[in-house]
Amino acid sequence: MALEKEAKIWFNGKLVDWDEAKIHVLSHVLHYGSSIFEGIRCYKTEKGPAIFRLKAHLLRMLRSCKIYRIELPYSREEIKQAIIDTIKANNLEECYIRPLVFRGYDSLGVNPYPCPVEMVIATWKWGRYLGEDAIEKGVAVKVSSWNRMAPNTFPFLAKLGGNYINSQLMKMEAISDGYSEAIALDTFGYVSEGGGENIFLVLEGKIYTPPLYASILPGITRDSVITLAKDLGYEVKEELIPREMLYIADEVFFTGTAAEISPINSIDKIKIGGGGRGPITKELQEAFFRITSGKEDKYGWLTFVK
Ligand code: PPE
Repeated sequence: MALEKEAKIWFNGKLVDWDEAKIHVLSHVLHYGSSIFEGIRCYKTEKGPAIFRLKAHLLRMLRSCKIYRIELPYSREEIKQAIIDTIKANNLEECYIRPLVFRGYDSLGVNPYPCPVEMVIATWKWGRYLGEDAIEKGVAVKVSSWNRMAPNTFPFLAKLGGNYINSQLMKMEAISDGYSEAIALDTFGYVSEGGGENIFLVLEGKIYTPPLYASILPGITRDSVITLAKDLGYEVKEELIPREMLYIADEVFFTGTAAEISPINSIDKIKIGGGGRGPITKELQEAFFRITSGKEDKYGWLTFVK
């Protein structure tokens, strides 16, 4: 899906025209993957656009910067306001929000320190990440031949641009093999996550998801689903999952800002459960969309733009 242009992009403190938000080809980020980003959704509600879990996304972004030794020239409050200003400038009822911090143009060579820290915030309309039918019917996926990053290689707790080279390898292999996404194992052989999603499974009424040390991004949708599931009375176990547990699960689903809660109907051509969306996945989706639609906000997860 080609990007549909919006009016403005926030670029180093100013709202500039979409087509004017450009950087030099010798910027550090382009050569060495030196960026930090976030993906946030803003939902349409009766009280106007509402940003889902903004505080948690900003915290993760600041932590990613800390891991990568980036000193952001903006405060958390300034970034929050910049995000709101960008949504307003583009007059959007709902959108995906992409804040991106990167090492810019000064000198080349691996050393990033001399390069300026720059930041952009873009918004665009992003529909169903894994296809229009994904939320109801689910998607067919495979276990990737690529592993997720080993500990002490690429910091997986940080949302670093460079980490997404691994996701791209997974995605390209999946598409070439006829799947919409792949699941990676960690380097010890345990289930890790999708290329752009965390993963959950349901077995005998209990919900399982890999722990943070299984090379996963600490997903905010993951955290939300754990909270919702516990509140609905389910036991949620964050523990190492062997690959074959995916095959025998009653339900498997992805979570992510872009993917929301997407059921998985087959893995490596093995049908999962009944081969459609399972009842617990549906119950969690309903609880999740009740909040994102603004019908109820009992955890204070919404930030209203107006
Ligand atoms: N793991 C990975 C590797 C990942 O990229 C994401 C989000 C998640 C888990 C889920 O995290 P969260 O969004 O906080 O629940 N992936 C983002 C980027 C997708 C893209 O293609 O770009 C997203 O969903 O916004």
